[in-house]
Amino acid sequence: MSIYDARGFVPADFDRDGDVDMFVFNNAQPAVYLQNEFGARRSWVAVQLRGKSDNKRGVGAHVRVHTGERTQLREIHTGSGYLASPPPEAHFGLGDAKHVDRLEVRWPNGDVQTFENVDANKVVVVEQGGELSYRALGASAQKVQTQ
Ligand SMILES: [Ca+2]
Repeated sequence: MSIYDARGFVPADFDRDGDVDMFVFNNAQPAVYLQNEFGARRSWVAVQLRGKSDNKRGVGAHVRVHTGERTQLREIHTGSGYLASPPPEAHFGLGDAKHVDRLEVRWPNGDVQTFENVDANKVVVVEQGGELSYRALGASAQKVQTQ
């Protein structure tokens, strides 16, 4: 087992299989890629935002997903340590849920959008003031639901 002097990390689904992997950036040592081999055996959803203003990725927005009795919150942010930044995407584990009961986006300007019965195991793209669409991992977006 090696000991590293870590300075930054990026949790993200790098291999686009639905689970969160991790890159760790170390001081004067190689970066370490930790690939999650769990393989998304449980449900998940990843939310990407498309803002109307200069904030095209929705940095600072809060994304809530409600599944049954459970509510989870993520903030779209950048930066997670020295020279490290995650993709502007909110990733949620959903356990055994087959869908998200309610997805809420609170944009930095105070706008709020809510969508119901959102499919699990997909990348969801929300346009500010517009539609929700689904994007298969590695595919272009398909609009399948409107607000
Ligand atoms: Ca992954």
